[in-house]
Amino acid sequence: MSDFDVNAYLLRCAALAEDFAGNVLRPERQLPSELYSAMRYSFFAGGKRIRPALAYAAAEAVSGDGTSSIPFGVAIEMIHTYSLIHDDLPSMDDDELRRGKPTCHVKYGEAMAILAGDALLADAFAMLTEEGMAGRYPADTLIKCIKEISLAAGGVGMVAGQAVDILSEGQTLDLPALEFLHTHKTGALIRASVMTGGLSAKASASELEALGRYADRVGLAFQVADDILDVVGDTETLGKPVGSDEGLSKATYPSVMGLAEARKRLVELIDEANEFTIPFGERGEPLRAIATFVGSRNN
Ligand code: GRG
Repeated sequence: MSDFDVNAYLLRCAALAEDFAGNVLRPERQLPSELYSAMRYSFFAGGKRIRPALAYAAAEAVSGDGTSSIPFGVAIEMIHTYSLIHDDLPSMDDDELRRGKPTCHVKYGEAMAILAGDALLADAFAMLTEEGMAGRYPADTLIKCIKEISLAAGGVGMVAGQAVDILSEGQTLDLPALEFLHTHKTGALIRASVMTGGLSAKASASELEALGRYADRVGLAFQVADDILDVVGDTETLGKPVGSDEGLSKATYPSVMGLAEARKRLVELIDEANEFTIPFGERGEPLRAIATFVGSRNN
């Protein structure tokens, strides 16, 4: 059993990401202030920052130092925040609570919430193409990372997953359809986090291959865990209402394969993910610890 302190690691990565994001989302240079407060309200609402941590851990696995991943992890966290703001809207999941706080549209109104999400998405790419970035990373690394992130966020990635999710409400999905939904809606940004972390640290082709396989398992595991939590979690630790999937008649792992099988599948996915970190030796420990955390999280 490893004595790696994953909670301390996640807190450290979150602090690094939030410091960096604090500079990107500087209030004093941004108008109109209502839009800006809505963006900052949701971004700094206290998420786990798993995506920046995965990017950091992937860079660390490759080079021994995660610092190169930070702008990419933050860009992905901005996009993740936009997706949560839009997902909570009345026209989508219609949720009033997120990260234990009123959702963006409840606090700022629907129009400002839509705009805050739009701005977070576009500003993530603006940040990655700022002048300082060109001095810090080779052009081909930047382009590869931006490609990973834009594909993961868009119509062949997260948005495709969200569309399938909405279109399939009230329908029975089989396992392959459910897997498509999850690997796109949630898995795509998780994969982009790991891949851009690796790319930022100059990973070789074989290292990227191993990271991709790890990320695919963790991305799916993340959503399987989320589905399980929606059945067995409680609103207080989760920071959002439980049973919301069932309320919307959404297909989930427990509804398709039963709770016990879903739990078994989760353990398998984490074991497989961890196998793919073996080539990184000791440096892969944070990746392994985060995968294990994803498999056992309670919020
Ligand atoms: C609106 C285009 C668009 C996409 C929305 C990701 C997503 C797609 C919706 C989120 C719905 C949801 C609750 C999915 C379950 C898995 C998930 C992404 C949970 C939230 O991510 P965490 O646990 O959240 O990393 P924190 O708050 O820690 O950042």
